[in-house]
Amino acid sequence: VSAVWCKNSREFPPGFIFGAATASYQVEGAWNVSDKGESIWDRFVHTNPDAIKNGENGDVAADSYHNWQQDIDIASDIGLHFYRFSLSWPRLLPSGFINNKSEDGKNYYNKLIDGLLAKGIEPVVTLYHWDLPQSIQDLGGWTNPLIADYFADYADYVFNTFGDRVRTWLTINEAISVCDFGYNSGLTAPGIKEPIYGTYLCNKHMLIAHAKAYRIYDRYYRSTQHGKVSFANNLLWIEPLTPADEELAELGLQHSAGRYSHPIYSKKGGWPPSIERFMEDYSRKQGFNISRLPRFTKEEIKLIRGSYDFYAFNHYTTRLIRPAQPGEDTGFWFLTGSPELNAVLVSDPSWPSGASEMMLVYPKGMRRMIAWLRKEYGDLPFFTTENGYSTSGHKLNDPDRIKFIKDYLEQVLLSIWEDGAKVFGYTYWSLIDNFEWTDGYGVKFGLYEVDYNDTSRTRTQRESARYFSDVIRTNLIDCDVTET
Ligand code: PNW
Repeated sequence: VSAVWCKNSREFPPGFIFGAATASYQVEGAWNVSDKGESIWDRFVHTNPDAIKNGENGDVAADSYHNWQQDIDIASDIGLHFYRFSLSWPRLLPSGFINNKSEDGKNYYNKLIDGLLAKGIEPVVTLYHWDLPQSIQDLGGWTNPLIADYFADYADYVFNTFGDRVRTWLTINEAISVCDFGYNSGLTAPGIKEPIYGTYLCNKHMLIAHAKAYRIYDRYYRSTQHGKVSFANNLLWIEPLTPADEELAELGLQHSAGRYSHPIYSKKGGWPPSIERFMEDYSRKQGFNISRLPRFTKEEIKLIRGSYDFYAFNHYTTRLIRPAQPGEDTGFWFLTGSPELNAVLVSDPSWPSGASEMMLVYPKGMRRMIAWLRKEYGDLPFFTTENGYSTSGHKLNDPDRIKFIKDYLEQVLLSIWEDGAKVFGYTYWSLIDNFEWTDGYGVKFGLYEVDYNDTSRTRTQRESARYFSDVIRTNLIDCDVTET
C-alpha cells in the first residue's frame, strides 16, 4: 500500500504554492537610516550585547534595505510563487503611532512589492515579526491593552498603503514566541522576565490586536482589495513520553497551540476550556483571587472568534512531555517545560538537530500537528508559513537541508492525500542566511548563503536552493515513504 501511495501521490495538488520567508529585523539592517524609529530589537541588542551570541546584532544584517533587488532575483531564480517578508513598524511609523508616517519607509516597501510583482512573485506580508517600536514598549508593550488600538492604526495604514497589490496578510508572527520568550523567560526582546502575568497579558492583547486588524480589513478593504488575512502561529508538536502522559500531552498542546488558536478558530471562541479551568484552579492554589489568565469579555470573544481566512502556522520541531520529578526545575514554557503544568519537555535521542539545537527534527510531527488542528478546529485551509533547517559555517553543499525539506514535504503530502487535509502552501525559512535572534549569524537557515565578512553581503546559492527549485518546477518530490 505504501509503495502505491508513493508512486501515485507524490505530486502536490494543482495550485499548491511554494515560497520562502524572511523578517525585517533579521535581514534589513539600516536600523537608523533616515527617520526610522528605534525598535525593541535595536534597543535590546545595543543594551544587552551579552544576550546575543558573540555580541552580534541586526544593525546591518544582510543589508536587504539596500540589497532588496538581489533578494527578488534570488526568489525568481528559485522559481518561488511567493516571498514572505515582514514590515518594520518603526520604519513605517517612526513614533510608533499614526501621527508620523515615513516616506522613506513607505518607498522601501513599495520598491520591494513592485519588484516582486514585476517578476511574477506574490508578496505575502507579515505586519509584526517582533520589531515593536520602542516608544510603545515604553508604555508597556504587549502588556498594555491599548496596544491593540495602536496596532489597529498601523494595520489600517498598511492595508491602505500596500493593499492594492498585496493579497495575503499575516498580522502577527508567532505570538507564543513573543509572549513566552519576550515576557516570561526574558530571553529575547524586550527581555522582560515576569513569569506570573507577562505571557498571559501578552497572549490576550496579541489576539485582540490581530482581531482588530482583521475587522478593519473586513470593513474597509476586503470588498475592493479581495485579500486574505490570518495570524501565524508557531506550533510545537508534543507527544507523551509514556502512555501515562497522554492527558498531559493534550494539556501541553492546549497550553501552546490552543491558547493562540481556540479564541480565533474554534466555534465557541475564548480560551481552550481545559486551560481556562486549569489556570483558574492553579492560580487560586498559588494564592491569587482570580486566574492569572485574563478573562475575555463577551464582546472580545466575538471580536476574535472567526477572525481568519485560513490557518497559518510555522512548524519546526517536536518534544516529548512528562511530569516533573519532585524538585525538578521545569524551566520556562515553551521548549523546556512548564511550572504551571509541572511538566518537562524532553527529546527522543534518535532525533537529530541542525545547528540550532532546539530544533529537533521529527518530520512526522508535521502530519500529526495538522491532524490535531483538524480535530480541534475543523477542516480549515492550512498554510505552512515557516519550516526550515539550520547549518553552520561556510557550506554550499547541504544534503541535510535537502533531506529535511523532502521529509517534511512528504508529511505534508501524507496530510493532503491520506488524511484529506486542505494544505494549500508551504514556506521554507529562510530565503537567505540572516540574524537568527539570540543565536546571531552562526545559525544559518538560508537557501542562499550570505557572506557576512563581505561588506556587500554577497548571496550564493546552496544546493538545497536547486533542490527546492526542482520541487517547485515539477510540483512533486522524489518520494521514499515506506509507511503511511
Ligand atoms: C521562528 N521553536 O522562530 C521565527 O519566526 C523566525 O524569525 C526564526 O528565524 C525561525 O523560526 C528559526 O528559528 C521560532 O522553538 C522560534 O519551535 C522557536 C521555535 C520555532 C520557531
